[in-house]
Amino acid sequence: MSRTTPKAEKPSTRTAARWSAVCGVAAIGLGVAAGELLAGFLSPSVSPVTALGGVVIDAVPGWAKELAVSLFGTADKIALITSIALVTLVLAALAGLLEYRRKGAGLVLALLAGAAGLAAVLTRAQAAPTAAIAPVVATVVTMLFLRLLIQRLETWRPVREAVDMPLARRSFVQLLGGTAIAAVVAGIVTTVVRRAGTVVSDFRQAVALPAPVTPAQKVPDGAALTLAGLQPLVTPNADFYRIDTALIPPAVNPPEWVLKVTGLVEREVQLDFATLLSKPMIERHVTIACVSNEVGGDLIGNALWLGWPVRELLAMAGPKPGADMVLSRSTDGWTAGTPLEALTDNRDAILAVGMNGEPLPLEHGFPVRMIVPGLYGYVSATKWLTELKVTRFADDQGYWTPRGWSDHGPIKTQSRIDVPRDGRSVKAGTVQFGGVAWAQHRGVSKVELRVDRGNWQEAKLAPGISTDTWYQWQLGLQLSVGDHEVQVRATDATGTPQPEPRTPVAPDGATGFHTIRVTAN
Ligand SMILES: Nc1nc2c(c(=O)[nH]1)N[C@H]1C(S)=C(S)[C@@H](COP(=O)(O)O)O[C@H]1N2
Ligand SMILES: [Mo]
Repeated sequence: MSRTTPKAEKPSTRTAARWSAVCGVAAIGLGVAAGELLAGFLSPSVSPVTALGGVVIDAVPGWAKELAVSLFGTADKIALITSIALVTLVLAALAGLLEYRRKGAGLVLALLAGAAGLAAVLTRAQAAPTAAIAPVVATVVTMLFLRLLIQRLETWRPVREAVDMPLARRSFVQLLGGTAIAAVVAGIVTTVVRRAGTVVSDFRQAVALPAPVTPAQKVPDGAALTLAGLQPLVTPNADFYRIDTALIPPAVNPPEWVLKVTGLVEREVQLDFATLLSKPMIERHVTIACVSNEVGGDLIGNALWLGWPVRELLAMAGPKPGADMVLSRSTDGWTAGTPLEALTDNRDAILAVGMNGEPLPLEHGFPVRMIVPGLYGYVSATKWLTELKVTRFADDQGYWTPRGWSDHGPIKTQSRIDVPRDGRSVKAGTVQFGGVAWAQHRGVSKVELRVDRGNWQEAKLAPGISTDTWYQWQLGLQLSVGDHEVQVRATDATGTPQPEPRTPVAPDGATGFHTIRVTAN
């Protein structure tokens, strides 16, 4: 019977509002965890969260992606997941508040979010029809628990009368606690399932790579210099840079893999994994690089690739006259447009299955990717490869071209100082400098350094493994006490030095000299 005074009502409503936000978070938490758990079984490579992430990645403009890569480097994916989590958290709290204010309002918000998740899943290229189940279940669970929780909250703290009813309170707290525990448990089980979703990793372990019929060129003596701090001549798989639009690497099961050759061809051809492995394989060291690599950057790596020449497969299909491009497609829908010529000439573009003596790591395109010497990855190095469409530049575009990048992407001549590091203090006198230079498919003929814009001095250039790989270089420079600027430039084997003007990475790769500052004392 006792009416509380308006004074006592205020703080009490505020507490209730806070609890309603918590209800929203718990309900969405349970919904999302349930959806992810289900997706772990039904469609491991497309869950509502990864699909939403994929949509965000595809939707953000090129410059924002650039910014993300430059801010977070290869941690850009973690940054994206964190942002999605934060946005979800805010939306969830809002849904709780709304539902408490007005029955049904929070449910509408949850429904809209669920619809967005469903739409995201359906737009993913590798989504099987079963992938739609997870976002639907996630939405239903969220809405159900949101209503239940808010209902109990209202019995405990009615919107108008702020009466504290211990019994109602207990029942509310029990449901809330139960929901939260269920969300956490579902989350943990999801992680375990994902880990156990090592099905594809198991297949990878089981792949026995054939020996190459044409083994790699011998690494020339002296190709790897001994200066401490240089990157290894061949980059270990674990340290190899990774760039792609996939939030988690697509899971491709080799027995189910097929590569289709379509488009302007005499006859369409299909290749399965066992047949590919039975082909005469070649092995090649090739240094691949990302067009987004800044001057001095590390989005570049050199590996020993095992594979079958793309030209052999294209010859089976017979490209029709007029074709000048091959649009290669990944299982996740990503595409690259490569000049037909680069895939058929003698540069040994390959359908790669091996990387440094192992099957391709999942992040690097397992089971099959393309490797094309001399071209940036975005126009050539398609991972999780599934289709080669023979076409024309006039008719088709790869993923990045409509997003502000050139349709052609030959790798530009570049050089990098790795020793000493930018900003370091060194001992005045003779200081050893070292690093790498690359001009894939042309080769490097000369590397030079200059101190404080003085005369260019020629470095010792180690022999490259081939013109398609990077070269190491070393030079001792005389440094007097004080601050110095040191620059490097490479000249390719056609005699063209790399240009001095600084240009940004877009649309077709950065130019300019890598420049570092050191203090000698
Ligand atoms: N399926 C797919 N393949 C892809 C990409 C991608 O986003 N999706 N990115 C390309 C780009 S931009 C580069 S630089 C190389 C990087 O290959 P890596 O991750 O093995 O170093 O892969 C290429 N292949
Ligand atoms: Mo790239």
